[in-house]
Amino acid sequence: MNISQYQTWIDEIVALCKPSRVHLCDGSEEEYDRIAALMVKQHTLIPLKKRPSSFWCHSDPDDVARVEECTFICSEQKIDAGPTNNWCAPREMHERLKTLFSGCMQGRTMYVVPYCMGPIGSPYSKIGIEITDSPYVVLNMKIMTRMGMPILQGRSGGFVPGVHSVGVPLKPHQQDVPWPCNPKQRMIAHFPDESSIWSFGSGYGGNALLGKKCFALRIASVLARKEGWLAEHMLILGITNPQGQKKYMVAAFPSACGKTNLAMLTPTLPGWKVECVGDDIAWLHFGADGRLYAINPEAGYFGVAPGTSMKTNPNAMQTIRKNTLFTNVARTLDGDVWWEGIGQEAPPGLISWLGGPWDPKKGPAAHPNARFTAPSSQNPIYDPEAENPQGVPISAVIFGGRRGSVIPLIYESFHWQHGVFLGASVSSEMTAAAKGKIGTLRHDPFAMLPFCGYNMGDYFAHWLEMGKRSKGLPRIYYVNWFRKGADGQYLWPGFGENVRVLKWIFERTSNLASAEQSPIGYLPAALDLSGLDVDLREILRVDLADWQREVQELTSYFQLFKDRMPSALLEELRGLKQRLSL
Ligand code: SAT
Ligand code: MN
Repeated sequence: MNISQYQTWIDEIVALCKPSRVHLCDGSEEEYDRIAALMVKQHTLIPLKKRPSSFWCHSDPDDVARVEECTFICSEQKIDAGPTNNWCAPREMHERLKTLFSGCMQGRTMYVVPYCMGPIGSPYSKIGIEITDSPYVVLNMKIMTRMGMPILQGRSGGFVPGVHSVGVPLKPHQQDVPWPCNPKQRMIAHFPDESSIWSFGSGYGGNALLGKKCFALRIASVLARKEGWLAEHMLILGITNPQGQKKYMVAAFPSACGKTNLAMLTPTLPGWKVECVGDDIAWLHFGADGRLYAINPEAGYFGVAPGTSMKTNPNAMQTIRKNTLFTNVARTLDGDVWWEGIGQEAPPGLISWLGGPWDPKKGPAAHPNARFTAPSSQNPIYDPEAENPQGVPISAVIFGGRRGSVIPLIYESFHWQHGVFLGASVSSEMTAAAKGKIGTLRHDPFAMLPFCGYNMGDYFAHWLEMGKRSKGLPRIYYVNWFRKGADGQYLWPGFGENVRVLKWIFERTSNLASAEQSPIGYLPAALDLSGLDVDLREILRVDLADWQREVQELTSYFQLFKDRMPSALLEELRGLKQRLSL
């Protein structure tokens, strides 16, 4: 195989990081098994007797989530990173990285991991190469992407280079630890002008699997703006009605707000079927017919384990029966996994995510951001079109967040521009997916706050611009499964029952379901609630005083973007304010 076009870059990184060995990954099953066996020997992985070819591991307690405070967008100008990203001048960051990476792989193997984001052969797929000194990253990348040297064969185009190190060089004969990391010197740097990524000090998913958030969202969002498409933090699902008609929808929710559960939903309404294209990231392009088409750049799920059960997500439970990596869940004595919300009592002798016997007084057995990594192809409802190189045609775009109050279960935007305003107005209570205070409400426009690789104001403008390009645009919706009543209880049962909301959206996009106009958008005139006991009026209620406060809050938030804030969205905000005061 001819890798000479990549060799110069690989040689440069070898010279900088000084690994003891270099391993070019072929992406084969044998290679995966060999690396896993090595990690078992080093006590990083523990094989799970109850799940074929599956392993348990736990991270350093200080390396359990994305670290947004150490994540940088290094555009030439600060203004192009925008007010929502950390910024550093590219030259200064390169200097810092040179110091950090100098000799950082001593005593370790450097793995070269070529990978393809998107179906092989799709005109929309893109190639990256991740260099890493973490075998854990290699195994995860094998599941999450199409990975291995063969994907470079016959390619002459560019690639996105990514360099990752756990940041813990080993002296000769120094004993390694099961989860090396360097929390004090963590740095995840993106260079949008060079399309390159450097990540130091963390072994955790979104910080270390560079194909995922770093490439498929931050770098890809920059490329998408340049090239006229969209890279989004969205699930992609197919939904078929009892008459056999099928549509596809995408939905953007912040991390750990139920994207995986919605993407794999088991409908409670008879005759409806949901199939899954992807659970986290969508790349959207206009097709020749003017419609928006989505591909899933990933090949696996890096899903939140706690709360996943046969009741909440049976398809995920089937998906993770074999060939799965479990990170920071609890482990049972008989070689299985356990977490809070798995649907069974904790068995005696449980080993917590910290690696010792679980003491319930000291916290949960599984870390709230514990994850499974499993191949998409194992999903019993993997959509037959999921690997279609052209993608699947999208009928609806759904935004949402975790909001205990104010936001109704579902509403529809008046038109594209208003829909873009809905995306820009997403706020959500924080979850364990990122370091930070859980439960605090924060603005998370388009669920892209931690993932937009450029100025968020320009990103809004790009969405508005995309709406001018086509006549076959999907309609835009906003959902909130998390609204609570006066008693503090959730008003909506969620999970499989969410199909009732999807049904309304499905029928709206066929002009079959009726709606009522409200100041915030169209609300369902009725929902199919057969067999369900919920207070529809309460869950759809638009409280004028609440919404006036929401408008005030948004007015001050939008000021953050100064002259990069598109006037069309300020116009939408004024329109909303006016409609609320009538
Ligand atoms: O960033 S991760 O991929 O680790 C998980 C998430 O936040 O969606
Ligand atoms: Mn995500």
